[in-house]
Parts: sequence; C-alpha cells; structure tokens
Amino acid sequence: FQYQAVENGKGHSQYSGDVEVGSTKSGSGFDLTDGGRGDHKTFDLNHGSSGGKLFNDADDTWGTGKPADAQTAGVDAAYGAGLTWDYYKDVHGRSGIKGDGKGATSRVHYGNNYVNAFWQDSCFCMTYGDGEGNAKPLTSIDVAAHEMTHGVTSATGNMEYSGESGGLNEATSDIFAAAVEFKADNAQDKGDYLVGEKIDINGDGTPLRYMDKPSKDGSSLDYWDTNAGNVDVHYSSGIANHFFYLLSEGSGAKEINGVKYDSPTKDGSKVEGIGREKAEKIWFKALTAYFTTTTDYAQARKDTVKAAGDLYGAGSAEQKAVEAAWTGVNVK
Ligand code: ASN
Ligand code: ZN
Repeated sequence: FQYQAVENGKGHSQYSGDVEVGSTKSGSGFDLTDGGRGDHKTFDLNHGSSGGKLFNDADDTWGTGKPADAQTAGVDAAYGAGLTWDYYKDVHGRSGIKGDGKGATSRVHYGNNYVNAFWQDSCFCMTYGDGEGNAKPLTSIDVAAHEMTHGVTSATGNMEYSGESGGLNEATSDIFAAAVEFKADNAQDKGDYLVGEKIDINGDGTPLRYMDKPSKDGSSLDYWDTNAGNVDVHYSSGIANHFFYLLSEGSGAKEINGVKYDSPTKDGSKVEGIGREKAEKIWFKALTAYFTTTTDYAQARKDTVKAAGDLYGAGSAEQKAVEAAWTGVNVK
C-alpha cells in the first residue's frame, strides 16, 4: 500500500472554463492521473491511434483553454471523466465504471480530423478525435459522460449494440450524459436535454440530438414503431431519450436554463413529469437490476415500471408516470 496525496491541478478547458483536474505528483512534476477517482488516467495520442503518453506537467497548471494547446483537450477529458465519476458515486453510490473503485483511461488527439469519440471495453478507455481540421476536440462534458456510460452499460445491463437493445444502450449514454451535465452545473455548459451542443459537429450551432423531440435531428425516432429495430442505434435511441424527457419534465412546452423544449406524445396524451432526479434513479435501477443483453422496448417498459415500484412503491405516482411516459412514446 502506498499513500498518494490527492492533488488538484488547475485546468484551463476549452468548453468548461477554468476547472480543477485531479493529478498526482510524479518526480518533480505531476501526472494527469486522478488520485481521488481510482487513478483515472488521461493520455495524449498526439494524432496516433495507439500507445500515447500520459499527460505530465511541471507546475500542475494544465492547458490554455485553446485547442491549439495539446493539454487543453486533456483538461476537458479529465474534467468530464471526473464529473461522471462523481455523478455515479454521489447519486447512485457506484464507485467507478465497474463499481470496484478503479478508474479508466481517457485518450485525446486520436488520429487526424477524426469527428467522433468512442468507448472500448478492451482498453477500458474512451478516445476522442480532434474534429474537422483538428480544431475542435470532441471533449465536452456530455460527450465524456456519454462515452464513459458505455463502460457502465457494458458492466451492467450490457444491452447488445444492435436492434432495439442497441437503441436502449445508446439512450442510456445520452440519458446519463444529460444527468451529469445538469449535476455539474458548469457556468459555461449548463445542463440541457441536448446531446453534443458544444462540439458543433453540424457546423451551424445545432446539437447532435434532442431528447424532447428526437426527430428534430432529421433522423431519430420520436416514437416506437415496428421498424425501430432496423434503424441505427443512434436513431432508435430517440424513443428512450424521449421517454426520459417526458418522465422528467412532462409533455408540452418548457424552458430550462435558457433552452426551449416542446415535447409531444404520440397520442396527444398529457404526461406529468416527476423530475429528472427520480427519472435517473428509475433508469439506473432498471439498467443495473433488470436490463439484459436482449432487452427490447417492450421489456424496458416492464423493467422500468418494476424499478419505479421498487423505489417508490407499487401504484405510486412515479410508477404511473413511467407507464404514461412509455405510452406517450408508443411503447404499450
Ligand atoms: N460516438 C459514438 C457513440 O459513442 C461512437 C459509436 O458509434 N459507437 O455512440
Ligand atoms: Zn454511444
């Protein structure tokens, strides 16, 4: 056993202003290893695709806030991973992705002009591209939380990444991405029910996905239909994202943190929201206790109804809201 003091370096991030990042003393300098969060490590791939180098810094002040500085993406990635760690620990009592207290690895500056980010079980790591022209690393809070949640899903429900179970897997990442962003309450990146609104992949300031009305992205499904298992998992996720929005906030128009939402139900029914925090508890309980590799939408309805019963009682208002929200997205 070796005691390591938990350091908190100062980071200048690209998307979240000035933040704290967990670091660890190493020789005369510091490594970007988060001693307070299972030694989660952040690596610089320096435009390669494997290996890379653990970020190291002499004075524990990291990045400049500008993407041209290699450390900046490391700051955002480390901060996003730290927020996600704290979310699972504080809200759900889960220590780390596997619940075993062990940190994972973040890797930034993957390849060139790479406009994506991804999680891999094989390296227990998440990897971020630098975007078009290597000018916009995809390291916002919600992207980090989305990717890290893929690790949590692998360790729990492990819904197979195709068909309806794949949509539920993707939605789980979007749901907890929104949850982490709300809980973080970062002044530069307030919580919302949008996914990827900061990284501007579309180039026109629009987000990648909308949870109140997923079809606003041009491809995602608002409601279940018999074709739901045949579309890309990032589109069938819309059904569960929409369920989560309805359960949290209810149907109709609403403004939160300056963002306007307007969530319709399939049949025009009215859904009363129970608040995001209860909806998160219900989804997490279903994910960790009931979802399996083959869970489809019909089963997800049964599992979340059961989870709501476990948490809030059979016949509770919360359980009825779960039923109403699923009915609203045509999962009956
Ligand atoms: N960024 C994508 C995701 O995490 C990568 C993928 O398609 N798996 O969903
Ligand atoms: Zn994903």
